[in-house]
This record gives sequence, C-alpha cells and structure tokens, in this order.
Amino acid sequence: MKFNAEHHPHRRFNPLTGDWVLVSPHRARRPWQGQVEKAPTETRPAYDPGCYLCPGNERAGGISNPDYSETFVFTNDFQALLPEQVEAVQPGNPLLQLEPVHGTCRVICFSPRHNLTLQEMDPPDIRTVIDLWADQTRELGREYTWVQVFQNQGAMMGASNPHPHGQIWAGSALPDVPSREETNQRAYFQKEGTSLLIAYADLEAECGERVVLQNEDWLVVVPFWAVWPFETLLLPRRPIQRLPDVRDSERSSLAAILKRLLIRYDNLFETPFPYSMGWHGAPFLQQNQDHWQLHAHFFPPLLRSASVRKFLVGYEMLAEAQRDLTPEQAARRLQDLPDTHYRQVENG
Ligand code: H2U
Ligand code: ZN
Repeated sequence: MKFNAEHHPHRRFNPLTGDWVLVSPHRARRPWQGQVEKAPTETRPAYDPGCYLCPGNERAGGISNPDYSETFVFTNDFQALLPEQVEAVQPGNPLLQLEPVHGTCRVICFSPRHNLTLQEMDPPDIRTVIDLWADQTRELGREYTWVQVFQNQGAMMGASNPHPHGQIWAGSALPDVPSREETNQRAYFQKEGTSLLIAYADLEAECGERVVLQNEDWLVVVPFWAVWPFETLLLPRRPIQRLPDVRDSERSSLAAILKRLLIRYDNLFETPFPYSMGWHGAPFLQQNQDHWQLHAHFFPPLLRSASVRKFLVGYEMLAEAQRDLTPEQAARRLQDLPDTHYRQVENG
C-alpha cells in the first residue's frame, strides 16, 4: 500500500526541539463520551470591582493597582522565581542534581478594560502590548539569561482571571525547551550556514499548504510537527533575534497579524479560544546568537468543538506526543475562516 499522510499513522520530527510526534489521522472520527468542557458564555463588565487586575483595585498581596490607562506591569505577588542569589550547592550524587536559580516574575495587564481580549483590542493598543513585551525583554535581559514572555488565555489553560493579561518570568538558567531550541538551531546553523527557522519559513511560504496567514513581515503556519490540534508558529520573514530588535513597521504588522490569528481562533468553534502562547527569542548568553530566530508558539487545547479538548495524557506522558488530525487538515480549517470576529457578525 502507498503511504498517505491523511490516512496512515506516522511520526514527524520537530527539528527545533528534537521531539517526535505520532500522527494518527484516522482517529479523528472516533466517538467521544469523555469530558465535555462548558463554553464560557458570561458577558463581563468593562470594570469589575472584584478583579485584582482592574485599575485602582487591591491585589491579593494588599498593594493597590494604579489608575492605569494603557498597559500595566507589576511584580507577581506570588513569584515562582526570586531575585535573591544563594551559594551554589556542592554537587553530590550525580543522580541527585540540583542548582539554585534566581529571577523575577511579572504580570502584565494588556488593557484597563476588564472585558477585552487581545484580539478585541484596536491594533494600536495591541502594538502597545508588543512594545511592552519588547521593553521588558530588553530590561530583564540585562540581568537574566532567559526572559519568557507568555500568556495563558482562558480558564481551560489555567488563566486565573479573565482580565486581559500575560506574564513574564525571567531567570538565571536557560530552561529546558529553549535550551533544546538553542542546541538545535546552533547545530543547524553550523551545518547548513543558514538559520533553521529562516529556511523553514521560506519552505512553508513556498509550499503554502500549512500557511494560515502572512503579511510582508510575518508568517503564521501550523508547523509540520505540531502537537496541539490547532497549534501555530509565528515567524518573522527576516532574521530577528529578539523582540526588542523588531522594527517599528514590523511591530505594527505584527499587531495586525496577531489580531487576525486570534480572531480566526475564536471563529473556529465560535467560542473564546483558550491557548497558551509565548515568545522565544535568543537567550542572553555571551556566545554569538546568529543562529537564533525569534518566534512565537501558540498552543490551543481545543480539538473538535468549544467543549472537546485534546488531552496530553497516557501515551503522551509515557511514550510521545500524539495528534489526531494532520497539521495540513488543521491549517486548511484555519485558512477557511473569516477575518471578522463571529461576535461582530452576530451583533451586526
Ligand atoms: P495567570 O492568569 O496566567 O495565572 O496569571 C496571573 C498571575 O497573577 C498569577 O501568576 C498573579 C498570580 O500569581 N497574581 C498576583 O500577582 N497578584 C494577585 O493579586 C493575584 C494574582
Ligand atoms: Zn479586571
């Protein structure tokens, strides 16, 4: 029998992380009697007196937010990393390794408006968030090796509050995922003389099959090796190492493509689409970082509707990641969606 990627189980390789993913396209038809998520339906006020992120309100730690009018950054009241540096622990048994790590965690409010999502904000206001991501990265990169800008959107992805916000964790150690991306991008650059993600963006732009959106500066694809059903990768079209290096006009075109992507996500199941997203720019290491290409990952859990999500459990925990529909099928679904938000259509 001749191999057909839309029918036959196969494995795909992620050259960024070195992981494999099992693709089982024939499984998408199986019946589902497991967990069904409730779609969030509530309408929210522009200001919520009980929200710890709204302007003027008191947070859990007792500090009050200023009456901010654009974006607002504060140090997380429950930091996972702390700035204090402690003496390195002497290595004991190699089976029991540990190392101290110091850092800081910040929360960034995207807007004073409690009831907006990023995609509902006007492009200039999204651009303000991009500027903040870049400024924070530059500032924290002076002190820390890795600056992770990310956002958990929706309760399904663990967001603790519907107010539009994201987080930044910066630390002295290079964490696992970026560490593998560092190794693999460096090795590819040394071998091929060109950046892995520049070569990949060129290849995807030419083929088009997995391209969801593109403009003059940016490309959004469902990567060939996607794990989450509608996972996407956002890539610049020219070499850019880090968010602070994104030029003025590129920041505006980034705001535009971000808005379009997130609107399409919402339109897919006509629901506020949950996801975790984050930026990977070059680590702040001494070595040359020419091999590193800035990119953003979007990991949304929904699989078949607003209420049926993909679980990464048994086989994924014990063997390797697995997906049901092919990345090409996912890309086609996202390609076919309108750029106008379903709620805007509903409201005329
Ligand atoms: P998530 O919604 O992605 O969990 O981010 C919210 C963060 O806000 C979370 O890390 C912090 C939590 O620690 N937080 C404060 O710093 N102050 C508060 O008053 C409540 C929540
Ligand atoms: Zn709020």
